[in-house]
Amino acid sequence: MTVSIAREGTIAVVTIDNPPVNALSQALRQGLWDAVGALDADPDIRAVVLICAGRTFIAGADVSEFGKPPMEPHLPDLVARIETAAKPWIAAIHGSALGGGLEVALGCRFRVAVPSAALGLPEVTLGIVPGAGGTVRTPRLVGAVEAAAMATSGKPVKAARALAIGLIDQIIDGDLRAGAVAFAEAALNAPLPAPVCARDPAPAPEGFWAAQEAAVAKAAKGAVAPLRALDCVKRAVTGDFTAAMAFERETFLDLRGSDQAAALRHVFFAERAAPRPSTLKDVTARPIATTAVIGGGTMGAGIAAALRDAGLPVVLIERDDTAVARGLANLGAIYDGAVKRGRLSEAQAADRMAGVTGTTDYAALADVDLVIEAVFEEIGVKRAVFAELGRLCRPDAILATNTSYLDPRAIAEGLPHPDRFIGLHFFSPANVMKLLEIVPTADTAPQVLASGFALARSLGKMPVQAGICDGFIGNRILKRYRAAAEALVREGIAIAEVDAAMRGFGLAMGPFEAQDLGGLDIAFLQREGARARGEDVPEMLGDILVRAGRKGQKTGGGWYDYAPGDRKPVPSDTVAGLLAAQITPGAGMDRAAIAARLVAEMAEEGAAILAEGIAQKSSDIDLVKIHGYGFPRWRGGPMFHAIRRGIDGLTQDLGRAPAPALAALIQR
Ligand code: 3H9
Repeated sequence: MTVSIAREGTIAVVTIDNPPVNALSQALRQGLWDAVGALDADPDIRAVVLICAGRTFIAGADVSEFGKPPMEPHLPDLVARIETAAKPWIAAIHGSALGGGLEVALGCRFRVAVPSAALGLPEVTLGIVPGAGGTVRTPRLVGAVEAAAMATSGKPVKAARALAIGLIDQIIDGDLRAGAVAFAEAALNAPLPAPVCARDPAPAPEGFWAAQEAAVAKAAKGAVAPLRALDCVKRAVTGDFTAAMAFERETFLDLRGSDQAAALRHVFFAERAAPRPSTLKDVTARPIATTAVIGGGTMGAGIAAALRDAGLPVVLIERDDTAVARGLANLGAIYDGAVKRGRLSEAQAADRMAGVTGTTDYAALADVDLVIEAVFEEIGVKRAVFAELGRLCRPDAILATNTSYLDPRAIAEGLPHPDRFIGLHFFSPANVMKLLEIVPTADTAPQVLASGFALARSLGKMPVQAGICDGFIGNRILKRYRAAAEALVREGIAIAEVDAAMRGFGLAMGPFEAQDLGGLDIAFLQREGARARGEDVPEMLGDILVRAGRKGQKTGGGWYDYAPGDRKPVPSDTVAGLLAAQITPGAGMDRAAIAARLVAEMAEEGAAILAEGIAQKSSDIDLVKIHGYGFPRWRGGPMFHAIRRGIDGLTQDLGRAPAPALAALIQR
């Protein structure tokens, strides 16, 4: 870490160099503290430009220091020292000015930025609020409405918008350092504006706070930090500066040690580690410039859209012309939806579609770098596809299957050059859902595995490596979760109580209403298939419903009844009748205990998955559940949650001792 000072005439240029993202470590804070003192004492210097080396401006406080006791100089004091320095400081921003980074910039008298810069207060995504004046100074520059949006959503604003709302003073095209020095020289020729702390925030419009409180609480879905951040902005706008600073700091310190903050920090580091596994550090991925998708159904079209969104050309193969037309129509519908929602312009959507070639001719695949198969989940159909791919694709082309439940080794049987084969398991809708399970076989070459991760990065997906077992990581845990939920129903707990308990825990939907939405028949058919193969698959309650024609919303009823055209689940007397013989009422459970039981069961399955080597890290399992199955981020994932509960807590949650694999994970 270095903080160096250069001089350009009467302007000092302070350069921070603290790779990778110039996070505000103790050493960096000290370096800046000393720089203020040195430059205040230098009679030849009239203004100071603060700039960063590397890929970004200061990206925030050092998150890895959050678990440790705070060390001087504290960030609020440093920001105040810059703000009250004898010479005006000018923040020169490229990359991201986030959290503490933006707070340092707000302490400066001026802010200038390159057009690609982004500025934001992402603290709520870490379960905290800004702790060095972010909620107090931001409204003094941009007003209550914009400041509340930034602090409660955590979303950064780009330079053009930052200029429009008054967060920065100028956009610098061309060389940032030279532009900032020129800006500083010009600024010295005019009267200086007051430091931000001395400015008055514009009052909020009538009714703003009440409306915001309702909207933020709804969007937060159980996370506490956004409402606390709103409270801080409100104090900053309605009270005086010093009191607002004290309130913000107190809120920051209170949340910093909270369970939610610990969970969100865990997710933060898990997400940053996942796309680049250390085991693949020295492995070069194969370049992927051209792609193909086999199958234009919901999944295939979604995958094609994900590839197009990353700028990759796609050949879409179907078995006949009608199916090609249907596949292209599916893709077209995805882009029409994006245009309707304002996500894409008509021209962008047309451009995405123009990059797709629909055909029945496998010869079009002769030179593609990557093929993803997304045809019907039937081993014979998939094998036939790979027989063609093996014949027609380049021997170094990566051949991937998107299977969810079949054994990839069986799909690849007989494939020439099996080192190029891999499972890439997308989640529906594939252009939206972040999770990508990457499933190598024993034959998969390390470069092909590395290419899977590289592809995930270019698609903006969250990749997690999974070993081969029934359902890989995510669907295997889902199966256990559903079985555990059914076990509660067998004990006499109402279906609607189980769903309400999981919503109360933070999931968007409970296990039964989710099945009604997705359809009960797919899992049923899998179980029937396994039974036909002679496997011992116990009868599920869901089987009874499907046999009675209740496949979910699409048949007007599943676990619940649905009025025509209405998605609201209504507890069903028919279901109660169908299942009555299966139910032996037990002692009953409250909602918190129901959720605790189901999450502990998920974690127990996760621990087995880890012990078997199906998952590489317990945090990978957390990412799977968060990004593929709607597990609340602020709970950190089922494994993080279980580890925090400890053996005693889990024994209580499960009503028995946790299985050895989970106990071992906790004691590790
Ligand atoms: C805060 O500021 C609180 C204050 O208000 C209160 C103070 C009192 N700390 O994402 P990348 C590491 S809260 C430590 O792959 P990119 C990251 O782990 C903070 N480490 O890069 C990774 O390490 P490794 C508010 C951090 O170019 C490496 O940097 N700030 C931090 O795709 C590269 O990360 C945030 O929440 C950090 N703050 O994206 C900003 N940030 O190489 C969070 C990153 O060992 N950061 N690392 O795997 C980001 O959003 C992105 O990192 C950024 C760069 C956009 C900056």
